[in-house]
Amino acid sequence: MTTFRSLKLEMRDAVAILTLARPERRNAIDEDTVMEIGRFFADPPAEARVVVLNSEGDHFCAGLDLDEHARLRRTPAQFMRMCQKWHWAFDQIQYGGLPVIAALRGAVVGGGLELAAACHTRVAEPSTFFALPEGQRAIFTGGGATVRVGRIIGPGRMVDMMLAARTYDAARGLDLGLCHEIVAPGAGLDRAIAIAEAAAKHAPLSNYAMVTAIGRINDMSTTDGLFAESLMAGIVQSGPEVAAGLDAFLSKKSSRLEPKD
Ligand code: 1HE
Repeated sequence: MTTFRSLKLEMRDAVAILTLARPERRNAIDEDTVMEIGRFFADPPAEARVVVLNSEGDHFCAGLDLDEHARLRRTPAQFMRMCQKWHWAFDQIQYGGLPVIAALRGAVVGGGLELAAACHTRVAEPSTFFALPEGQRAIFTGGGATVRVGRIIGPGRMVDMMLAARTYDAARGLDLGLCHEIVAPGAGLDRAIAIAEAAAKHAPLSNYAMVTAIGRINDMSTTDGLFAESLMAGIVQSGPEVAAGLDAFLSKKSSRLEPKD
């Protein structure tokens, strides 16, 4: 079993619950933490089908560890290389192949928002707030926000969010797509686990396609995207669970679809 310095891992059957565990630093991300995150998602436990990303304390993540950043006095090249480690680590989350459900509360700011934006479903408690305070710290985003947050809220709104130093509450975040659901105070982890347990029942190849293909296809031209979709669909429908999934519907054993968020 891997041991971590800044993370904790608990397995609940097919759901891996990975917890950011530096609450005394508001789960700020230093170099060790970002590498631990990347290594976990690059090589998750074999039995994991879905990951829940949780945090200790009142805040999901306060972003870049500003104390380490001030101490290290990185050169431009050193900071560029470090940002690329963040990009690698968060790419493992977004495109590693397992669905990742984030349980958000309190601060989801700076690099914390970059981390959340790499997750696939974001459940927020009412205490959640979103900000990109880089301008106020005389730095810039470096963990992927220009791509991932810009895609979610649009580049124009991201510029405004930073320039006007806006802090969005959970309700505004829901409108903008920064989170997907708001739950009662204290209910975030349980709800994230419930979503994860339901998603763990999907065919693994279907989940793989959802989390690895949709984002990438949106980076492609229309003609390339449609071609890539057909390839992905062809592979998924040859998976071993397909016959059972279709039979459950055709023999009227699957649950009925009805409106629910
Ligand atoms: C930290 C950090 C941090 C807290 N790095 N140590 N991120 C920010 O600009 C957000 C900075 N943090 C905050 O605005 C606040 O801490 C919070 C709103 C998140 C939480 O407030 P609060 O009142 O609960 O905690 P606190 O008293 O401010 O902080 C508790 C301790 O955590 C304190 O240390 P202590 O020794 O005085 O106990 C803080 O210094 C420490 N702490 N946040 C280091 N971020 C790849 S580029 C990404 C660029 C960015 O992410 S920029 C955004 C950085």
